[in-house]
Amino acid sequence: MTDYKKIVDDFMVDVIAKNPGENEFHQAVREITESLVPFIEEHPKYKEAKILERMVEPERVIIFRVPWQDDKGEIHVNRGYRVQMNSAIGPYKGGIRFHPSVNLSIMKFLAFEQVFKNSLTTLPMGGGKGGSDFDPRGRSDAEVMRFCQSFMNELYRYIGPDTDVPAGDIGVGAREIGYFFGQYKRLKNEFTGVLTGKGIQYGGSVIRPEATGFGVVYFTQEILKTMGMDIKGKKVAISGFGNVAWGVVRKVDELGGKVITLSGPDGYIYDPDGVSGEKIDFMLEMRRSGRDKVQDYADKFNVEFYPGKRPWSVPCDIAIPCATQNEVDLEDAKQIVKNGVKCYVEAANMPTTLEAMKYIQENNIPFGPAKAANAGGVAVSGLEMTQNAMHLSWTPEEVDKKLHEIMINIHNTCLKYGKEGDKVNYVKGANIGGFVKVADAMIAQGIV
Ligand code: 2IT
Repeated sequence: MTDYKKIVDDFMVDVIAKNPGENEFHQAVREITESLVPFIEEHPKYKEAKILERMVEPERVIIFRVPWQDDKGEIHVNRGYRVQMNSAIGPYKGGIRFHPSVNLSIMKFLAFEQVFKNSLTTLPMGGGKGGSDFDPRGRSDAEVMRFCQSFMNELYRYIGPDTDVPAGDIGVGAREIGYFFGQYKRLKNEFTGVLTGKGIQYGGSVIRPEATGFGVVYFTQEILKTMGMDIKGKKVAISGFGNVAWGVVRKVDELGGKVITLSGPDGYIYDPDGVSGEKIDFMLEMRRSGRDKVQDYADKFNVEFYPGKRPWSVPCDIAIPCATQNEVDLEDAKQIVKNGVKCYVEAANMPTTLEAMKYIQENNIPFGPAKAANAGGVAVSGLEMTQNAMHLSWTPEEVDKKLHEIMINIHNTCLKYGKEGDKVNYVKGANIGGFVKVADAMIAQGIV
C-alpha cells in the first residue's frame, strides 16, 4: 500500500525549507496536499508534470514600500504586497487586505487558497492576493485616501484588466476600491475593469457587497439538503460583524433562520431573538464607525456581551466563522461538537486550525471549507469583470440567480470528488475539484 502520509510529509519538508517561518502558508499547503496526494498517485500525469511542486511556487511576488503622511504631517512607512500565484486559467484575481497582521505568509496562504477557490467558481480567474500591514483603525478618510493612492502608485505597474484584477478583503471595502480606481485611472489614463467591488456608478456589480455572505448561506443550504434539512428555524452562531458576517445575517434572516451571535476583537454578543431588521443595519454603522467594537451592539440593543471571548460555546445548529484565519482552535471545535451542531461552514478564509478541522470531520459533522463556501464573493467579482468587458450591467435578480447557480455547482463539484460512501468529504471534494481544472490547463500550456 502506498504510504500517503510519508509522501505528504516529504513534500512538506521541502515546502517548509523553502519558505521558512511561513506558518499559515505551510498550513494551507498541507491541507491541500493531504487531499491531493492520493488523487495524484492515481493520476500519474500530474505527478510527472510536477504540478503540485509548481503550484506552491508563486509565479511572482511583489513587495513594495508604501510611504504616506498622516493628518498631522508625520510620515509613515508601510509594506505593500501582491502575490501573483497562478494564471493558468485566467488573470490573477483576489482581494487586498489592510490589517496589521499582514505579512508574506498570510499573503501567500490567501493567494494559494484563491487559486483553488477561483477555479471552483467555473469562471476564468487565476489566483492572487495583496495587502499591507497598514492599520486603518482610527484613521481619517483623508489619511486612508492618501494611503490608497500611495499603494496604487506602485501597484499600478503590475495589474490590469487582463493581467491582475484586485478587489477588497479585510479592511478594504467600497471606499478604498474607489480611491484605488481613481488613482489607477489617473496614472494609466484608462477606464477599465481593473478592480472589482467598485461603486455602482462606475462599473461595479449589484450584489457584490453581499455576495460572499449570500453564497455561504446558499452553500450551507445545499449541505443541509443532503441531510434532509433546511435552514428555516435553525439557530446560527457566527463570528465577526464585517462584510461577510453582514451578508450571512441578511440571507439567514431572509430564509427564516436566526443568527444569535456576532463577535469582534473585543468579545462576542449573544442575541437570542436573532439579528434582524434594524439590527442588521446597525452592523453597517458599527463598521463605519471604525471603532471595531461589537460591544456597541450589546449597549444599543440590551443583549449580553462577553468580553474577550469567542462565540463557540453558545449552543446552535449551525456554526459559521466569518472573522479571520485560525479563529477556531481545537478547544473551540470540541465545544462546537459537544453542542451538537448539524453542520460547520467556513465563511472567513482558513478560520479553522488543522487540528480543529480534523476533529469536526472525525465527529461526522459536514465541514464546508472556505474555498468552496465563500467563493460567492469572488464569483460575483468575476461577473463584474464580465459586465465591464461587455460594457453593460445586469439586474440584481440576474446576478443573484447566477450566484445561486454557481454555489449549487460548487456543491455538486464537492459531491463529485468528495463522496466517501454515504458521506461527503467537502474538504477533499473542494481541493480536488479546484485542482483539476488548473492542473489540466498547466499541462496544456507546457513547462511554464
Ligand atoms: O477572499 C476572497 O475571495 C476575496 N477577498 C474576494 C476576492 C475578489 O477578487 O473578489
